[in-house]
Amino acid sequence: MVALSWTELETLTDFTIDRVNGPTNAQSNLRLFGHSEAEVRVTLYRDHHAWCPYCQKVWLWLEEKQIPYRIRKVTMFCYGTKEGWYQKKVRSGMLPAIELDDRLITESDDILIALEQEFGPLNGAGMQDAEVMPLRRLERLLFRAWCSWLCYPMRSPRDDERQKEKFTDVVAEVEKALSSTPGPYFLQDFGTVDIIFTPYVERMNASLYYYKGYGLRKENPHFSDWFDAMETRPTYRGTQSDFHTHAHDLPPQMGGCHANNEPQTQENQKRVDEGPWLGLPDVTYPEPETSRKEALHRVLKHRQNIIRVNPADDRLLDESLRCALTYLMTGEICQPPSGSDSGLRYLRDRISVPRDMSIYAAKRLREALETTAALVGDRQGTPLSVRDRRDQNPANFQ
Ligand SMILES: N[C@@H](CCC(=O)N[C@@H](CS)C(=O)NCC(=O)O)C(=O)O
Repeated sequence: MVALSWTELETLTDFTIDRVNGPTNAQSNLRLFGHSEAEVRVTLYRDHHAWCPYCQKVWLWLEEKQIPYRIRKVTMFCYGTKEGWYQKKVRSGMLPAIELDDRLITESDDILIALEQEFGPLNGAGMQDAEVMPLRRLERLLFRAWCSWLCYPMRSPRDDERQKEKFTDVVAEVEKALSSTPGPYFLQDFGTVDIIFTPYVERMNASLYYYKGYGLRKENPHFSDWFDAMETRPTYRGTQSDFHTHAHDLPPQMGGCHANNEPQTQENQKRVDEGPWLGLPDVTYPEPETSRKEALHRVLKHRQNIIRVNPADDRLLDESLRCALTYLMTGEICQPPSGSDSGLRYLRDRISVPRDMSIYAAKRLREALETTAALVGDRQGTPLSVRDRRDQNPANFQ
C-alpha cells in the first residue's frame, strides 16, 4: 500500500475531547468542571512533561475535588531552561506551586493542606488526620527503600538482593495497610492517602520492572487491586504514564537508575524498549476504542515540529511517518523508504505519556512506528541520554 497523504490522514480522525470540562488530560490549560471562568481562584504551576511526581499529587487532588483552576506549565531543569517569569515567583524554580487567590504556596504537602483549608478535605479525611499521618509516613518509608535499591550502584548481586529485601519488607507493610480495609483503597473510601501514594508507586512499578526485573503488581495482590481500582478513575487515567516514559525520564531526575543483571531484567528492558507494548503491566483497564484516532490526532497536530526535531532528513521522515500512520489506521503494511528505520525509532522512543497522548494511544503509535521501521532495518534512533532530557525541550514544540 502507498502512504496516505496528510490530507487523507486528516479524514481518518475525529478525535476530540473537551479539555476544559471533559475528562482529566495533560494538555489542558484551564479546568472549569462546569463552573464559570470568573470562579477560578487557583493556578497550578506544573512541569510541561507531566513528569514531576509532586505535581501529579496536586493535579490529581484538584481533579478529584473538581476545583476550577488554571494550569501554567514550566520547564524542569533537566530538559531545558527554566522560565525567568517563574523564577521571579519561585526563586528555586521548584515545582509544583499554586496561587490561591493571590497567595503563592510551594511544597506539595503544604499545597494540599492549604487547599483543604480552603475547600475542605477530599472524602472526609484530611492530610493531618490521625488515620492519614501514619500512612503518609509509610509512603516516605517506601520511597526511601525504593531509592536505596534503584538509585545506587550495587557492589554485588548480594547487595542488590539485600536492598530488594529491605524494599519488599516495606511493601509487606503497605500490603498489610491495604488489606485492613474492606475495599481496595488505603482507607474506607478513595481519598488523599491514595493520592499521596500514586506518583511514586506508579514510578516504582515502572522502574523496578525495567531495572530490577521485579513486578510490583504481580507480586503483591493488594497493590494489584489498588492499581486496578485507581485505573477505574478517569482522573487517574488522565495523569497515568507508561513504563517506557518512566523508565527513561527517571534517570536524569533521580541522578541515575541502576539495573541488575538478572535475565528477567534484560527480558523486561527489551519488551519496554522494543515492544510489544500492549499487555505490559503498566495498565490493565480495557483499551478505549479511540486510541488509534487519538494517536493520529496528536501526531497531526504537531507533525511539523515532530519532523523538524528528528535527526532524520525531513522528506524521508515525512514519508515514513505517513507510512506508519497509514498502518496505524488501516492495518495495511506500507513500505517506507530505505534508511528511515532510525528516524522512526527516534520518534518511537520519544513519545511521552501522558504529555503527548494517553497510554493506549502511545502503545498503538509505538507499535506502528516499530512495525514500519522493522520493514527497513534494525537501526535504532539516537540513544536516550541518562543525564538530561534536552531532546525533549518544550521550547521546540511551542
Ligand atoms: N518537597 C517538594 C519537592 C518538589 C520537587 O522535588 N520538585 C522537583 C520536580 S519533581 C523540581 O521542581 N525540580 C526542579 C526542576 O527539575 O526543574 C514538594 O513536595 O513539592
